[in-house]
Amino acid sequence: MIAGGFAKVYVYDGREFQRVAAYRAAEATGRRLSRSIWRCGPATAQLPVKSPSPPRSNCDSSYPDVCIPPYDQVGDLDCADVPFRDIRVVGSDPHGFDGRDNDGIGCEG
Ligand SMILES: [Ca+2]
Ligand SMILES: [Ca+2]
Repeated sequence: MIAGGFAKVYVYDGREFQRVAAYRAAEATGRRLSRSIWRCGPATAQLPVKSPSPPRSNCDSSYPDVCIPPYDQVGDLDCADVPFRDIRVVGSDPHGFDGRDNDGIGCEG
């Protein structure tokens, strides 16, 4: 491990043991390896790229900015049933969120 650059020689309480010279030589070797702990820099690994939007297969297309389940899956929903306000409504508005004034905004809040 030391020669591989993954461990450090540590002498407890100054009491050098018989093979410490060999361990230190191994550490010098390990420090030169690019993959060793001695060369750790800022993490360069990329986080997984988050998909730009969640799957929308269970979202009603009449409400493109939020995900509201389709009428044919959950039946009628009213504004009190969803955590959104001022929902952009396009098309048929099956839940009737914009039924009051039909201005394209549902559940005005
Ligand atoms: Ca409704
Ligand atoms: Ca409206």
